[in-house]
Order: sequence, then structure tokens, then C-alpha cells
Amino acid sequence: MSSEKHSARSEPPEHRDGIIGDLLAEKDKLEDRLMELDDVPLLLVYTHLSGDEALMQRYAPHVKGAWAFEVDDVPELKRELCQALIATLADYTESGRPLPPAPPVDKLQRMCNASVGTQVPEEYMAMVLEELNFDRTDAKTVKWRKQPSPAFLDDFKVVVIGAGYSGLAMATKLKQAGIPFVMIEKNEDVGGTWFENTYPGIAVDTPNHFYSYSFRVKPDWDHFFSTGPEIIDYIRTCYAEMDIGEETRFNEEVVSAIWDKQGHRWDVTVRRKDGSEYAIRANAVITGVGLLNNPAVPDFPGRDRFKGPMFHSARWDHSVDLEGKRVVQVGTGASGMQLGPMIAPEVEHLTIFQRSPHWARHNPLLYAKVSDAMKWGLANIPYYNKWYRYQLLWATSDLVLPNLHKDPDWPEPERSLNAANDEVRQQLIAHISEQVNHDPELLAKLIPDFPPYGKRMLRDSNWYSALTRENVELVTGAVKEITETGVIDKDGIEHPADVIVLATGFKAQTPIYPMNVVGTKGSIRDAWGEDDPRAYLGITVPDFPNMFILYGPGTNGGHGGSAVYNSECQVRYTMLALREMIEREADRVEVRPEPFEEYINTVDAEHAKLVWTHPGVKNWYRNKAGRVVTNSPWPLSKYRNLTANFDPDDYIIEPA
Ligand code: N01
Repeated sequence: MSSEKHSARSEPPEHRDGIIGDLLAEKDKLEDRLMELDDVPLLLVYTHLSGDEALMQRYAPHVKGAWAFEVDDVPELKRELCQALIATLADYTESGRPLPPAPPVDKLQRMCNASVGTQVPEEYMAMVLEELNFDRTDAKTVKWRKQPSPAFLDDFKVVVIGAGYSGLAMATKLKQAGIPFVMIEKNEDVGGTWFENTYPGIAVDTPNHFYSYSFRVKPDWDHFFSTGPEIIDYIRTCYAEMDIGEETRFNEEVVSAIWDKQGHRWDVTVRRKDGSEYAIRANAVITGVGLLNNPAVPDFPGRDRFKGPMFHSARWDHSVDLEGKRVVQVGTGASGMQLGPMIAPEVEHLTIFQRSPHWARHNPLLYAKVSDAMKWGLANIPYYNKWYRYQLLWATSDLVLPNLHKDPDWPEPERSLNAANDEVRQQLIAHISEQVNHDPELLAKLIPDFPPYGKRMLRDSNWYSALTRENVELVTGAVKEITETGVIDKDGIEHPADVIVLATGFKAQTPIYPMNVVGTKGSIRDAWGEDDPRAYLGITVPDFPNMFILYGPGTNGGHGGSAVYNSECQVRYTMLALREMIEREADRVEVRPEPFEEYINTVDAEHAKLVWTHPGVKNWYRNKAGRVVTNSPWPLSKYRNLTANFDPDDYIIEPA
């Protein structure tokens, strides 16, 4: 289902012919350059290329964790590594040997373990091999098993809704497979949530060398954690390379999708910016609108009385100059924690309303720039970018999942879940305390009374230190009322405001809203009720044939990982389903109720063991009844395995 043209364009730079020879042309400088690179990816490159594991074993005791800053400074060992790597590269050049394929699984596992300072489970290996794609087989791209009939394929039509990260990944795979589609985007440009969220300080909190498409690796990110504009640039570049301009329609919004029970097609209504509407008849509908696209604006008493500007963080009003203004910020989640410290220096006074505190971790790379040496290494050293991606994959995802499991025998269940979780709690408290100069009043406000990871674990974006500024006040508790001139707190004290910023999150429990999606038995709102969305693997829903959801219910990676990774899993699964449909010339593919129910029950049972259902925890992951509706409970490797194959027995598949 892929074409040569596209796979060639996504070729990682390390596969360019002669690259090793080019490197060695500058042999005198090479050692110095290598010395500037991170130890572990270099070590893995050397081990992979040379086959020699001895150096890796000597390094292993110095690797305390998966982040670069968790590796001991061992200059002599590193110099030895660099020299050994140069000799290996020279050997490849002289012999003309091709780069080696992926290591065998047992060796891969030893490399994975030694490079992150812990035991990586064997189940993880399939995922690593696939993600790093050493063999250049691009296992995530679905291939036709038999050539589809041109007449059937030409007549087939898919509507992709949304041109964010997920929608674009879907569109590019459809294009590669030659499946006709249109992508409808309500905004004037690509990017989805990254297009809409432009608040000061916006940046990603998952490292970009992993938070990016596996099929569009970018070696020259300027930051480890990029800002919104850098991410939008990347998405735009990907979009330009995807060659899907003809299929994309900007400034148009899907208002409804109604399943035609007789004709087995979706009737999709699209509204243009001028209000006019048109219809598309489609075999399949794929929504890529995500979970975080509808801002939650609380209905505070008096909300309409306020005389000044008031806006949500996801709808930042750049026409409002905050300099010298008294600003009230409501909300201290991921958005609030980033924007507060950014605006604090320019405003006259910042009052922050914190309904409940969040936990936030320090990461020394958060604002660091990627050095030129590192960019060079990622672009030029064979396999360096792949092994670096592996390190981040582990550092940001399944490494932390055991931390989130409730230990039934743990003696302090109110404050933590298990011994490791408690250790994290202590580290976090020590960090907060240091950042606020051990101020007891601030500490009392800032230390959550629930275990770490109960809400999304945030990164300390200079949040705690910003709270020690003279012009910043942290007010705890709910907002009682908004007046013409300010915000009244729970104790009845009014905090004057020229501008109110609502960093109050999103309506994540009502995905696909406000589209009117009607399947065989009624609307998706009827199926899901007010706030109980459910989908098999987070992707398909009984009674909604030929509909696929990307970043849907139960797929948010609450323990970490990259939303892009999960989306790619969903895209592959959707492609597998479409392949089944097209090769069989089927009209209808609909998940059966039994596997759906069984899956939901398994998910709920797993959630019961995890922190998000802890009694003291409130978060946006749970609905009013307390069910976790947004998050995946699975390790990435398990979700990958669940979605890597399409089992036709799980579906009703009707021929055309
Ligand atoms: O939203 P949130 P967000 N009265 O729901 C408070 C992604 N993201 O936009 O904690 C008073 O986390 C609410 O209080 P409480 C990421 O997945 C990523 O910040 O519920 N306060 C909370 O403090 C993230 O998880 C990045 O008690 C009210 C805040 O508003 C998700 O988006 C950056 C209130 C909402 O926090 C959402 O993050 C930004 C009320 N009525 C976003 N209602 C990065 O990658 C809500 N609050 C860095």
C-alpha cells in the first residue's frame, strides 16, 4: 500500500550512500565532535555496528537512567568509545560493507537494558524494532495482500476530519495506499491543537525527537522540548512533503455524518466559512479531532459582568497587551503552568487561582537548546538518531508505568501508591521546597494531597520559582464569583483584574463534539451519554460502521509516551481495517458488541489498579461517575500489540 516515491522521501539521513566516507574525510575533527555527543546513543551505535558488547558492559554501571543527565561523566571511557567508533566506521568504509540490520532480539534486549540502566521487558522488543525500523521495511505501513480491484478502489471514498497530527498521519498513509480521500479542516491551516493553542510559553512536554512521526524523523530540532511555533513549522513541513494539498480542504467544518442504513455510506455535511453547506458521500469516516479541542469555559457566577478582556488559554487574544496590567489566571494545569511564568515578568500583578495543586517534575533539558554537535550527530552518525529515539521512548513512557500501580499492601495509600511512587513524591517535594526557598506558606499550598501521577505529571516550567515573585499571588480554592472588575475567591475577597485568563482545560470527556454523528441506532451522543465515551481499542464503536476514531476515548497516554506514537498505532489499525474492507470489496465493517464489551471491561479492570481511580484524585480523565474515559491503561508496547493486527472475527463484515 506504499509507493516508492514516498518511502524514498522519508529515508533517514544515515542511509545516504557514502555517508561514512564523508565522515571520515574529517577524521581529525571527528573525535572532538563525537566527544560532544551524548554517551549512550554513541555507545549503542558502536555496539550495533561493531558487534562488540564489552564496552557497553563497562559503561553499564555508569548509566543510572534513560536521560542523558543520568549518565556519569566518564571522559576517559568516552574517549575510548569515540576512538573505537571511528575505527569501526573506517572499517565499514574500507570494506564497503552495508550497515548491519537490526540486532537479534536477545542482543537488542541487552543493549536496551544497558542503555537505560534498568531491565526492559522482552515484550518491548517488537515495538523497539518497529519504531527504529533498522531494516527499512517500515513495518507500520500496511501493504496490500492482493491488489484491489481498480473499479472498487476508485469508487471508494474516505473522509478524514481534522488536519492535526493524527489526521495528517492518516492522510499520508491513505495517499501512499492510493485510497481516495478528502481531509476536512475547520482552521485555515494544519496543526490542530498546535495551531489553536498559541498562549505565551506554549511548548511540548514530551521530547520532540520522540514526539514526532516515526516516518518523518527530524534530526535538527532546536530544542529537546520544542515551542509551539517550532512544532507548527514541523507539521507544516511534513504536510508540504506529504503531497496531500489537493485532498485537503481548509476553513471547512464537518457538522454531521449520518449513516445511510440502506446504501451503507456515510452522508457527511460540511459547512464552509461563509455558512454554506455541501454533502459528501463516503464509505468511511475517520475522525482526527482528538480529545483536547473544545475549551472548557466554567460557568462562573457573574462571568458576563466582567468589563475587561477574558479569554481561554486555547483561544489566546494576542490583541490584548498584558504589559503593566493586573491579570487573574484561573487554572494551574499544563497550560496554566507554562503561561503563568511567561507573563509574570511583564504584568503589573498576577493573581493565580489554583483549585487544586498539580505535581510537576524538574527536567534540566526543558529549556535547553540542542547543541550544533548533537544536531550534526543526529543527522550524520549512522543509527545515532534511532538509538537516541529509543532512549527517549523508554525514558518518557513505560519506564514510569509501574509507578502508577496501587500496591494493596502499601501502608501509606493516601499519599502514594507504592515504594517507587513514594520515592518520586519525596523527590518532587524536595524540588518544590527548594524552588520556593522553603517558604512554609507556599509549600502548604503547593504539595498535592494525592499520589504523584494522579493528574497528568507536569514539568516544572519555572512555575514554582515564578510563584515567589513579588508581583505574583497564589490563591487557593474555587472561584466564587466574577465581578465587573475582578474575581472573588472562596473567602469573599475580591482580586482586581484588568484581564482574566482561563487556563481551565478542555471538555475531554465529550470527544467528537459538536459534530452530529448518527449510526445505525442513533447518535454518538446517545451511545455515549453525557460523558461516557467508549470505543474498541479506542478506535471503533458498535452501531457506527466504517467509522474510526484517532486519539479517541481511552487512548490518552496518561503515564507518558507520545500522543503521536499512539496515533500512529491507531492509523495502522484503521489502515488494516480499510485493507480488509477493500480487498474483500466489503461495504460495512462494524465492531461486534462482544469484543467491544470485553475490551471495555478489561480496560476498566486495569484502571481500577491504577492511580487515576485513587480515591483522593480528581482529574480530567474521569467522568462524573468516576470512570476513566480518556486514558489508556496499557504500556505502549501492549497498545502497539493490540493494534498491530486486525482480527476480522471481531467485526461484522458485509460484502458490497
Ligand atoms: O487543562 P487541565 P490544561 N474553577 O484540565 C482548573 C495537554 N497539554 O489546558 O486541577 C477553578 O489540565 C483545574 O483545576 P483542578 C495535556 O495533556 C499539554 O492545562 O481540576 N479552576 C486545572 O488547574 C494536559 O493534561 C501541554 O482542580 C478550574 C486547570 O483549570 C491537557 O492538555 C500543555 C475550574 C485545568 O487544567 C490539559 O491541560 C498544555 C473551575 N471551574 C496542555 N475548572 C504540554 O505538553 C478547571 N479548573 C506542555
